[in-house]
Amino acid sequence: MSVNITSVLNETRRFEPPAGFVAAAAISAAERDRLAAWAEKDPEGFWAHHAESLHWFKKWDAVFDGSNPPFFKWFVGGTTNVSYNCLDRHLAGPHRNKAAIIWEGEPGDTRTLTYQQLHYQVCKFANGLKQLGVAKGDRVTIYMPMTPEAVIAMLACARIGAVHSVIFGGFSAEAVADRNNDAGAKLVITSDIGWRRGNAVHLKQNVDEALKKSPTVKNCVVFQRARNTSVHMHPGRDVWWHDLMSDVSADCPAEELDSEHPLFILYTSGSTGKPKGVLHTTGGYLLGAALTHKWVFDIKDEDVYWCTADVGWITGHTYIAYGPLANAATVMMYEGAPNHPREDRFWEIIEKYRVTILYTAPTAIRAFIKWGDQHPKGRDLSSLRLLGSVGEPINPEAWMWYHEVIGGGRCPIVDTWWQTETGSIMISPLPGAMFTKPGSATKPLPGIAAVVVDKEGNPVPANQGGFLVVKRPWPSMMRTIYGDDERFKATYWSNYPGIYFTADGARQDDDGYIWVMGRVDDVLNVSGHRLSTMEVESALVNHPKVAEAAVVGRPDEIKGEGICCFVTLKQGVPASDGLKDELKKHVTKEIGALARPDDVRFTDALPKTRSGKIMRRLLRDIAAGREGKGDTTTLEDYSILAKLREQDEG
Ligand code: 6R9
Repeated sequence: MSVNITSVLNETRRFEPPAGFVAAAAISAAERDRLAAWAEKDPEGFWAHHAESLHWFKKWDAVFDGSNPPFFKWFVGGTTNVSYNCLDRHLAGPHRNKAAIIWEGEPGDTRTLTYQQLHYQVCKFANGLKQLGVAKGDRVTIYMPMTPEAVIAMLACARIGAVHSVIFGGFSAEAVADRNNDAGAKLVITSDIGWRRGNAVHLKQNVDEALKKSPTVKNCVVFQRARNTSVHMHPGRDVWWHDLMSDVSADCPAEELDSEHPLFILYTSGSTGKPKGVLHTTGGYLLGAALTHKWVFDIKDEDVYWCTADVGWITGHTYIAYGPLANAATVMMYEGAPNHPREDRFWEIIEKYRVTILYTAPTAIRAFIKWGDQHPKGRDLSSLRLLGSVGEPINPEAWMWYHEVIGGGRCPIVDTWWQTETGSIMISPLPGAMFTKPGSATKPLPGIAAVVVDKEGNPVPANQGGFLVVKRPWPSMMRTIYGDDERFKATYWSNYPGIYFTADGARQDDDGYIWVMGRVDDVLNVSGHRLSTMEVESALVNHPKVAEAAVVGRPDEIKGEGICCFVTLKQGVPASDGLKDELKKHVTKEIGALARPDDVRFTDALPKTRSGKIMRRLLRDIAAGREGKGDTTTLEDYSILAKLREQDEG
C-alpha cells in the first residue's frame, strides 16, 4: 500500500444554500458547529443524548463497550425493537393516518400504506413467520421486487428478532444459493415475478434453482405480484403470501431485543473471493439511520421523500426503510426502471406525487444527461427542495447538471459518502448549514471522526491524497463479517491498529472539505504518479460528447501502467478515430500530459453492479487482455462483459 495520490481535479465553484432553505432548516451552521464540538469533547454523552429520542423498553447500562476491539458494542444492556420504533411509536400520535409508503409499480399500479396499515401488515406477516417456525435469531432471505412487501418482510423479521438478508432481485440463482448457505437461512421470501423494463423477472424460478442447493432452507413464501403467472409451488415447502396472511392474527407485540441483537446481514462484493456478509445490529444501527436521515435530508412532516435505490442495497435498507420510517416520514417507492415506458419516468413521478426530496446515484444522473434535457424539462419539478447523491464520487459536471436541470438552481445537493459497512451516512453536507462544492462530500457529520491519513496513519497536508479512515467507533458501524471474525479484522482493522480502514482514497482541501477519489484498488500508477481514476473520468465526462467513462490501468513496460479509457457517448454521437484523438487531447488539456490516455475505447455500456458502481476490476482484465477471475455475482448485466471482450478480439 503506497500513498500520495496526486490530485489533478481543480474545482473551485461553491454554492451557498438559498436563504429560504437556510431559514427553515432544522440545523443551522452554528448548531452544526455546536454538535461537532460536543461530539469531539464527549462522544458517549453526545450519542447517548441522541439515542434518548428512540424508544427503549429498557435503557442501556453503558453507552459503549470498547473492551474487545474491534468488536465494539453500543447501548449495552438496553433493549429495543426497530419495528416498534418504525411503526408502533407513531400510532398514538398524529402520524397514525399519515402515508408511510406511497408506491408505484412499473406497470403504473399504485398503492399507499399509512403507518396504521403498514403496522397491520407487518404484525400479520410477523405472525405468519412464527407460524412457519421462524424464531428469534433465525436467518431469513428476502429476494423480492421493489414492492411494499419487501419492506413489510424486513420489518416483520425485525419485529420478531429474525435476521434478514436481502438479495437484489437482479441476482442469479447461484448468488441466492451462495448467500442462503453462508447465512444458513431457514426461510426464503420471494415473489412470482418482478417487473423490469416491461419484462417479467422470474424470481420464484431462480429461487427454485437456488433451493436445490440450499439445504438449510425449509420454506419459501411467495408473494403474488402478477395474476396468472404459472409458478410451481413445491408441496410442503412453498406457501403463498396471501394464504399465510389469511388466517393469522394481527396482534404481534414487538420482541424486546438486546441492543446488540443482529438486525440484518447484507452481502457486499469483495474485489476477490466470496461476498462478505456485513452484519448490523439493533440499537446503534437504528440510531445512525434515524439521526442521519433527519439531519442530512432536513426531513419535515410534509415532505415526500424519494430514495430511488433498490432495497437490496444498503441505501435501500437505511434510507428507504429504517431511517425514514423511524422518523415517520412519507416514503415514495418505485418498482421499476427509470426509462420505462419512457425516459421521463422519474420526472413524471416527481410531478405526480409532488416529491420534495430526491436521493439518487451518479450513475443514474449520467444516464439522464445522456437521454437529454427535454425529459426533465417537460415536467413540473418545482416541488423539489433538496437533492441527494450516493454510491460513487459525483463528477463535477454531473453535479452541475443535477443542480441546474433537476434542482432549478434552488435545491442544495447533499453528496453523501458512506458504505454498507458504516450503516449510515458518514460524510455529507448538512444542507442548511454549509456551502457545497461540486464533487465534494464536504465534511464528516458531527460525531464521525473521518480523516485522511498517510501510510503511517498521520494526517496528510491539505490537497494531498491519502487514505480515508475513521478514528473513533460510531454506533451504526458493522459488527463483523457474518461467520468470519478474522476476515473482519483483516479487511478493516489491520492497516492501522484501532482505526477503521475504508479502502477509499481522498483528499482534504483548504476548507477542510473532503474529496473522495474512489477505491484505493482502482488507483492508477503512471510513471510513479498515483492518479485517481475518478479524476480522469471526470475530465472525460466534461467533454460535451461523452456520457460516461471508466478509466483503468493496464500493464505498460515503460510507465508501469498505461491509461485505458472505456467511453460511452451521448445519444447520436458517432464513434470515430478522430474523436479518440480529440478525447486524448481533451484530457491532456484538462489535467496535464501525465494523464494522457494511451487507449480510448468506445462502448455502448459499462459493467456495473446493481447499485450502479462501475466494476473497474473487470475492465482491468479486459484492458490487459486476460481472462477474468474473481467474483462476478454482483454484476448487473453479463452481456456487457461478453460484448466488451468481443470488441477486444475484433
Ligand atoms: C452507500 C454505498 C461503498 C463505496 C464507498 C465509496 C463509494 C459511496 C460515495 C462514494 C464518493 C460518495 N461511495 N458514496 N464515493 N462519494 N458520495 O454506496 O455503499 O455499496 O457499500 O459502497 O461506494 O467507494 O467505499 P456501498
